[in-house]
Parts: sequence; structure tokens; C-alpha cells
Amino acid sequence: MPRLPGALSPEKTWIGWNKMAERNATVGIVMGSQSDWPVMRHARDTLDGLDIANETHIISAHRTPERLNHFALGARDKGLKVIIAGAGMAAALPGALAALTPLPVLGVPMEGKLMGGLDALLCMAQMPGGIPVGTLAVGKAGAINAALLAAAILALTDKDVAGALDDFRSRQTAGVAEQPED
Ligand code: RP5
Repeated sequence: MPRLPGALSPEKTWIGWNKMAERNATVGIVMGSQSDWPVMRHARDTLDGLDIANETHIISAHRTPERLNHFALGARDKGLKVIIAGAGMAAALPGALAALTPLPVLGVPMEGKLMGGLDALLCMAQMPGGIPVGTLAVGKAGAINAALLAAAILALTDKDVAGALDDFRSRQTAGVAEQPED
């Protein structure tokens, strides 16, 4: 349909923006506790920066097992493609999710008082053969990288995400100075 001169394109109208806000999430970010959010928000911010629709939930493998079950069993059918799971201490969340869903699960260990988060890192990495969890670094770097890895997975079949990821990497490279400053 022809547009009036100066009119916003359909995707830039409020209706268009509302539609964007309602886009189905392709990445689920879950965390064991509200106390994980200061770290896990970096995963959300990274996905937002790449314009990847995401949703966030607090789900504890130990404190809310029924919520875990409900989320994991419905994740694929509601359109999620990748799950990012942050947890600390016993850090069972990513493994428990991976046991219930065929979607790729990326684990982010939280820094803790014991060994700086090495406990959670080992819990996530040491999965028995047959149920993988892709385990990232402890803390903020892991949260950012989990989002970037989720984007790379989506980029295999989504050229918009592939383009956004290429742009991110180019900007990152351009932002690294050749010499250090005093
Ligand atoms: C884990 O226990 C959570 O992922 C969190 O990292 C840790 C501590 O939880 P809170 O006691 O702070 O709620 O399940």
C-alpha cells in the first residue's frame, strides 16, 4: 500500500514497535536466584544489543522444581532455541534443564564465596556423558559470552542475527587500541 510522504514505514509505527515488543523470544535466560541478576543482566543486555528477543525467569532447581519442570518441558514448543542458565553453589540448574529439554543449554557459573565460583564451574562442566551443558566462564564474562554463543547458534539459520553479530565483532575489533595509553 502506498505511504503518505513522510509517513513512518510499517515497522516504525507504534503498531510495528508493539509487534517487535511482542516478538517471540528465541533465547530464555534463567537464573537460580534474584541474587544472580546483577551478573545475568549482562546476558540480557548483550542479547538486547544484538536485537535478539529474549525472556528472563528465576527458576531454582532446588527451591522451585515444578517451575523448572514446566519451563523446561515447554521451552521448545513456545519457540525458544537456546537456554542460558546462570547458577551458583550446587549450580544444578543448567544440568537439570538439559535433562528435560533437547535445546542447547549454556551454563554460567556464579562467583561464590567458596573458591570464587570454581565449585559452580565444576558442577556445570562435569555433566555425565549424554546430557551436555555448554559451560562458560565464571561471572560477567561468562554471561556475556553465553549471549554471544547463543547468538552464534541462532546466526546459523538467521541472517539478521548473523549480520548483528558480524557488526558487533567489527566494532569490538575497531575499539581495541594498537598501543596502551599512560
Ligand atoms: C543458587 O544458589 C543460585 O543460583 C544462587 O547463585 C545461589 C544462592 O542463592 P541465594 O541464597 O542468594 O538466593 O541456587
